[in-house]
Amino acid sequence: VVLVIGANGQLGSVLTQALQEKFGKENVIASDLREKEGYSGIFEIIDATDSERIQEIVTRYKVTQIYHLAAILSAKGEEAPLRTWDINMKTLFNVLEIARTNSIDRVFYPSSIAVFGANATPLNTPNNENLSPTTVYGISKAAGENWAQYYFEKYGVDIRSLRYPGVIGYQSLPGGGTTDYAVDIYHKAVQEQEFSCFLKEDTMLPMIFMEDAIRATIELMEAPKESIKIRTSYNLAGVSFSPDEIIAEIQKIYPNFKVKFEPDFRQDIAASWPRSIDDTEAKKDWGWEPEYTLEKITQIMIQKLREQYKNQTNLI
Ligand code: VAH
Repeated sequence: VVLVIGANGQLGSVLTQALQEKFGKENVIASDLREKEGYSGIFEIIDATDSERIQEIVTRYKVTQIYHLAAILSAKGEEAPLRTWDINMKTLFNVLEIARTNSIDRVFYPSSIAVFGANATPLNTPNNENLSPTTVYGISKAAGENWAQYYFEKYGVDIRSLRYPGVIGYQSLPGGGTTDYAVDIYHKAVQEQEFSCFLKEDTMLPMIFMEDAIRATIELMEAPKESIKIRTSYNLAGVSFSPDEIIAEIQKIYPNFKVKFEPDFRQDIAASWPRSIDDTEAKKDWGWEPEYTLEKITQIMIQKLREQYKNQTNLI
């Protein structure tokens, strides 16, 4: 039985569906701070800062795997640094301790390219690059990676982690990230509205299509234990592009699509992150291979969002 903490989030909501398809609805417990209306499956309210509540659910459903997808992201996290640190670390410690004391079979912990800073190799940043995060979110993820490795080495907790790039999907809205522009831009294009971009036009960032991110997560979690050589976190690469490049792709379909550039504080965060990521270790250790190019991502995003706006189906 799999417990997803943070099931209402940009990744969590899509990952939960993928896990239901894989394991059956009766074996996936979705959880978040609030019930998700219209959710089809088992849903429990969990505030992951409350370890007793997590323990209660783990016991009740005999949970064997935990996906910990709750966190305050990079941009939002800067509004209240110490609160971001408290929430991101407290929730992780709760999951680690429950995994240790309940002999949970395996745990997934998302990290991020946000663990890298301005002094990192900007192109093809290697997995063993020094971590010098510039946001509280990044600091919490760098610390979290080390705690994950510690619980593996000291207690044998089989916790696995990916450093996600910016995730682009049509199924859910991102919340509080620096890479969120790459989702919002498609929504504006499909509604034929002008887009205000909070990053400069040439700010290249590592990104990944939702389907690739979900497949990578499940492939990592399904890999034989002995093939996982990195217990802090694996670099994961999809495709890197700048606002200019995604705009050019969109304008192939919407020639009159207009963008105005209004960089804000998120430009400084993005400027401290790598331009592209080297994920050789993920390819070697558990056979990672991305599938979606920026061209394919753009075609699918526009096709799917057109359907959504036509049917006004609400986003999950
Ligand atoms: C953020 N989407 O922007 C998240 C992610 C790599 C970016 O961590 O904070």
